Amino acid sequence: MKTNAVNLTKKEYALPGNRACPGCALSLSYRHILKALEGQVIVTVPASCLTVIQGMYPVTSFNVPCVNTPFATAAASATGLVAGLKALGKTGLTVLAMAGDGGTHDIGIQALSGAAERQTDFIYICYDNEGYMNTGNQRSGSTPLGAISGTTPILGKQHNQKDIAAIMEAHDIPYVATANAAYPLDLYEKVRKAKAIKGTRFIHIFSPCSPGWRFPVNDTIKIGKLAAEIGWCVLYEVENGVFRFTSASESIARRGSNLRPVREYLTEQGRFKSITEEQTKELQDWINARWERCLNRATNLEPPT
Ligand SMILES: Cc1ncc(C[n+]2csc(CCOP(=O)(O)OP(=O)(O)O)c2C)c(N)n1
Ligand code: SF4
Repeated sequence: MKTNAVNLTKKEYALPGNRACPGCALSLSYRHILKALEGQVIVTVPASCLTVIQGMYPVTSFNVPCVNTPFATAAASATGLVAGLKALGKTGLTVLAMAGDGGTHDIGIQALSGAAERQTDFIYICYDNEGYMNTGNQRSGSTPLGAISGTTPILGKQHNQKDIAAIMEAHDIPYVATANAAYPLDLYEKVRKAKAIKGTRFIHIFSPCSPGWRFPVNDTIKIGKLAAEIGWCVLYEVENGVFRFTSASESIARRGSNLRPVREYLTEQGRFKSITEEQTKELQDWINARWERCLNRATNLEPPT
């Protein structure tokens, strides 16, 4: 049976009173991730908003064991935890590395790539708020073309973002999925599925951030859903090389409807206030090309014969 708001476990691992900004998509996702793992997890987190949200020892707002690790080392730390559990003969615990896009696309990619190549047995989740938000929104490898950030303050970023899910898929790992904080049950299902698979599993979460992206705090879910409807965030999973659309993206693909134009998304966020017509077109072309690739790969759009 599919999980829904009624049968979702009531057990909480996120305690009341954490230090996230109002409307933070990351804290919403993390709550559902811990529910999916039923608290049977050791988490390792590099320097990021998540470190701040969790609090500092001995005070924490999540009741799971957690290692705070240096910025570049999420996957290296997870590798050590996996080895430690093996040496102790402990089974039944999932090792979860959870990092932002700075800690994944940029500084952490070397450790992550090495661990994935060795098929190390852990789940790696990147929550992507498209910038180094904890330190005041510097641009990262995931900041989009045209977005204003602390280090691209006037003209906005001049390059588009890396497709980290595609990079991880190229490592031939057994499970790669994308998720979106605005669809927490889709994320929950994907973490449940990842938990049951051995080897390196990677989930990328689109994670709207009100202070960094400059939209009202109560619009987090609206922005997340809009991102799915324009195809900025495509929801899918690739299990042993087999690609399936999920959730909102599956519905759009099945309807055969057009994606909404990217302009509708850009105008909702202050970070795109200086974007040019050429950049808007470049983003639209990028979205359209990726959507087309996904449509060509999807194995779950035909009715069963
Ligand atoms: C080697 C190193 N460089 C810089 C920092 C400072 N620092 C701490 S958190 C952070 C930003 C993290 O960005 P990201 O991984 O995207 O996570 P977010 O803050 O967006 O949650 C930076 C630059 C650090 N802790 N260590
Ligand atoms: S800066 Fe963004 S990601 Fe970080 S805690 Fe605030 S809303 Fe969440």
